[in-house]
Amino acid sequence: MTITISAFERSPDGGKGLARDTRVRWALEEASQPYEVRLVSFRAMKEAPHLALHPFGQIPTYEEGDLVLFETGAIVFHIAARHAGLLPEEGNARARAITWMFAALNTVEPPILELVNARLLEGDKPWRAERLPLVEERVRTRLKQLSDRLGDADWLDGAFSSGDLLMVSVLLRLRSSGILDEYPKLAAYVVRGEARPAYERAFDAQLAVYTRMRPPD
Ligand SMILES: N[C@@H](CCC(=O)N[C@@H](CS)C(=O)NCC(=O)O)C(=O)O
Repeated sequence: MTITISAFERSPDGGKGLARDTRVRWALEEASQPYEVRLVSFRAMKEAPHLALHPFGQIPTYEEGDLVLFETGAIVFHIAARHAGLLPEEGNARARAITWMFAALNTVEPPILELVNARLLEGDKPWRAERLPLVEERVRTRLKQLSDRLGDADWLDGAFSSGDLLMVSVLLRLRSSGILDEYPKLAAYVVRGEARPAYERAFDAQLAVYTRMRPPD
């Protein structure tokens, strides 16, 4: 059955892989599943046909036959549960890998998003200078805890899993802030994730969209 995901027609990050379709592309590449992409404009995302797929008018969505999914956690879990390579077979190890998926999205991503939003969207607010250090501190707290847990291991719990896929994806959002480099073990962890051939294919595919869409200089 054909898998179709949606992605930005014109990604605000200029194709640096930060839009969340990259996570889904990465999972599909790890699972060796071919897929098609439906590109949507910002306007189309808020119109009825896309809202029927995604109630919040966002990307990515995932269509496979009659099945329509939204939320990257649910999509990556769906892919990981059905194909080899992203979740361990053994029950307890599988449950722990799923725990890391939730940890990435529920515990690590929120303060990172808060920081990204504080930097990008609140630059002109009078309280920015006071608020930013507080937000950065919340991010550092999580990174320190995560770095301590990762230690010198390559991945969070044994072999690479969908937990690592989501955690690396979430941490990548921090790279431009410089904060990730304060935690060399995490910075190296992210580089390991990016070096996976499946990630490289996913990254190149979403970058190609941006390159194709960009008007000539
Ligand atoms: N929790 C959702 C977040 C989805 C999300 O924020 N998507 C962004 C792109 S990375 C988007 O569509 N932004 C445009 C908008 O919200 O209008 C998920 O993980 O799928």
